[in-house]
Amino acid sequence: MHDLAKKVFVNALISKDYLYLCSVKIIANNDMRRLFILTALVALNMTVMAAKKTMVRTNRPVINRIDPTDWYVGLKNPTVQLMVYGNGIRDVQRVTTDYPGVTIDSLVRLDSPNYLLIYINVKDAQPGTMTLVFKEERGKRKEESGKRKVERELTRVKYELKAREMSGDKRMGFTNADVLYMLMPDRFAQGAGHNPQVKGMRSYKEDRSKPSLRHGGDLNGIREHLDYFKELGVTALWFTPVLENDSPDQENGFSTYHGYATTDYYKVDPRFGTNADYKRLCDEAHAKGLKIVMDMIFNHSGYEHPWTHDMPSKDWLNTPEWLTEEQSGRDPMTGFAEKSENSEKSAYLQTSYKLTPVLDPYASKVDLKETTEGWFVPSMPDLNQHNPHLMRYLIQNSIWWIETVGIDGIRMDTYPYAYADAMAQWMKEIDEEYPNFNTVGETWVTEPAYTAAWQANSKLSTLNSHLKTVMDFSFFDKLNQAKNEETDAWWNGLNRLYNSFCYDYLYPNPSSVMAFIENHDTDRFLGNGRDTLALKQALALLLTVNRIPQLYYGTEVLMNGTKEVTDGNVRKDFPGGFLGDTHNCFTKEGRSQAEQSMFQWLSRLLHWRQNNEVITKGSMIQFIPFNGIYVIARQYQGRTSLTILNGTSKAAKMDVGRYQEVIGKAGKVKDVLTNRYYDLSKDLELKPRQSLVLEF
Ligand SMILES: [Ca+2]
Repeated sequence: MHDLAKKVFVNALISKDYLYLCSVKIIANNDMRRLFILTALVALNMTVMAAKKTMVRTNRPVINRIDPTDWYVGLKNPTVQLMVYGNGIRDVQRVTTDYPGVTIDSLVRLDSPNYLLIYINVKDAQPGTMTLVFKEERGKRKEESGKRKVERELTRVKYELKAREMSGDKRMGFTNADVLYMLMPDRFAQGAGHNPQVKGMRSYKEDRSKPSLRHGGDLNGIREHLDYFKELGVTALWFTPVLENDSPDQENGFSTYHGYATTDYYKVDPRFGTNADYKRLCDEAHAKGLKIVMDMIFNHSGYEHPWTHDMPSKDWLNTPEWLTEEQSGRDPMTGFAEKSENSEKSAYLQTSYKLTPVLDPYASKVDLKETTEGWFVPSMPDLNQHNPHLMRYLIQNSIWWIETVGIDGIRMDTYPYAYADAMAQWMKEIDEEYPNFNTVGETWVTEPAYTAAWQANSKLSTLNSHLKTVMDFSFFDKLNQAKNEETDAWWNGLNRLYNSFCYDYLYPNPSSVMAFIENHDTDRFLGNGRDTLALKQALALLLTVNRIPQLYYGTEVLMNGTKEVTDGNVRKDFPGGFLGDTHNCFTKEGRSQAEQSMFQWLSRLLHWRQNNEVITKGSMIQFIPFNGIYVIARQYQGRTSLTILNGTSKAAKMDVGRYQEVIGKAGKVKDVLTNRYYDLSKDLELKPRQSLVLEF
């Protein structure tokens, strides 16, 4: 067949308006060609019409997949949405099941013919395998009982309803008794038997010399080092996302090793392992007393998700015209804007990355739209959480991972970029099903008044977010300024931290705010240096204040780096995690003296913090930095912990009389950080940038 005619034919098969479309194409061609194509078209039209008639009788839809892949009985919400994928599946007329206790509530047909949503109710069902029968109705037949539609089975599919491992209230989330250790699976460690080239994935390469390509770390690599986390003394692990990110490597050397461009919400990325590997990791972590926090993203998917190329409904994505309109300015080959992203021609809407409009009482519509509806990057389509079917899909997905692998918490990426009301509904449902579970939302604004408004039950917002844990970006921000400053009598240095904690009255629950000194999106605290004095001050503060602390992998062995050149510089491979590494920080013998010293220092502090009620339940009293020294006390049932930081590069004298209200009659007390003893009955001489954590 002539190439053009072939193309037209293919178009005809997939479009109701094929004659119109073909006519438009023909106008652009010369007379001879036109004649040939017109002739071909008439013939094709007849063929297609005939084929369509035949298809009505013989077409059996092929079901490609159903999300969720299986479900659980016994949840408080007994309804479940099944998203069925299959060519032409939308137009199936009826779906039935005779499984006891299951009713089919409704079928929802969206704009694309290739999805069908089935809402079922499993309230009275027992675990087992049900069969869904897809049927068409053909005319009517008169029977004694009246008119009845004649149905014909088109296809059937089995669907498993599973028993839950435990009820929702038994799922214990992370709390301020935990210390989270954040890591990137691609960069941490590679397990035995790793496959460097998984077949069936879009083009990619593992290359540890390239900062933005995959390096080949995986879930088994993490599992094989669980004892390392125990030795260090952290109690929970947060990995950057582990779900499939099947995007090809870009020509500019970028890949989706970071995991924030989901292409399958029900499957671990095969480069990281299988769903079974993830489950095994969670099980073995739990057996060792470690919790697992899963990173999720409701704001956007990855460009290669099937939803991008065949949107279930026209409003599945925000500002979808960039994908759908021919004149959108989008290069169909690369997926990026043909010219500048700000080109007047482009229908692409870039998020401003400015999160303030979401809470700003004076926000303009244009700013708010850019924040919540602009795409994070061109390769991450912005999901419309106001589409109730999409939101149901996402809510179910989070429940499915809790039930299936037993995660202990969720870290939600880019929280304010998604619609706040939809996210609140999600958190409300999770809280009703799992009242002791915990979720932390990324709320990247460095003002306490902003992050506080996102915490559950905040009086600062008219909408209850039901989000128990928010991230203290103010702490991160102030600490990273203070490290380069001298603590003066008024504002600089550790005064910034004092001033930040003052605003804890804004938080409904400061004990459930997560603090950190660095993460995968920031410079490492050490920058490109190795100033352990400043680092120790930061960590001593982080681990003793009224917060849930979060560490970033490698800090314990002095990993440093800044983002100036590439994010890869703050996401380097953990030494010893990969075959052939000569430098191995997993063992004492493999660490340098400086690394071992830091590891030992942090490990001691972390183990001391475990089950320490002075830290997790104690009151907090802070003193305005005086003579360059910042002092915070925690007190519980007659026990006191005193964090003392000299925020200057000079020796400083601490007037103990000033701190009498928390020191009381204490005399010789132990410094947790060094196991040395100090006498609090007389003034303390502090070395430059010295840190003490005294307990008595
Ligand atoms: Ca958004």
